[in-house]
Amino acid sequence: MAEKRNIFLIGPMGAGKSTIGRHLAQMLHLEFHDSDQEIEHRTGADIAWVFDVEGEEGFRLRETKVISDLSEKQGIVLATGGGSIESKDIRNYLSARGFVVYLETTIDKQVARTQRDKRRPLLQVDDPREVLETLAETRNPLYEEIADVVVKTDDQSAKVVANQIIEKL
Ligand code: SKM
Repeated sequence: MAEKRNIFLIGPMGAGKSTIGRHLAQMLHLEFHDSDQEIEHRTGADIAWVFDVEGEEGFRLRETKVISDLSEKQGIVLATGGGSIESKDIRNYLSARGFVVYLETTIDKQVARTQRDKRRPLLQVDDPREVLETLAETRNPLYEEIADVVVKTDDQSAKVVANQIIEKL
């Protein structure tokens, strides 16, 4: 990890990226950032608003800019939006500028963890499980493509997962 000074957490909605990222940053004395939160901060509105007003396309433009900017920092832990890796530019930024950790989880866990979450407009549908399964088909190979390591998050506490990541750095 000598030359790779950032840690980027990738993975689907409900993998625990934000919670685990906060623990990891605290344990390693690094700054913590979350791309969804940063988008909300810069926009002055929540993600649901961005999707409503600017559409998913507008959201993705904001996401690319935010991840481009944050990944240029040094010594941060960044929790990335679940769909961010669909952008080739973002995949390039992440693999070039840090150590990429793919947090893998089951669809059951994702469903349980993402219920009623307003930061996830893609899941405001009758059958979120179906959406998560469809997204996984396209996205899982992309997470795997840029991951330096893969860590499972289903049965472990956020602290335990953070420790497992530290062992792999
Ligand atoms: O970035 C947010 C947004 O709700 C879109 C998303 C996705 O495409 O999986 C995940 C969330 O982190």
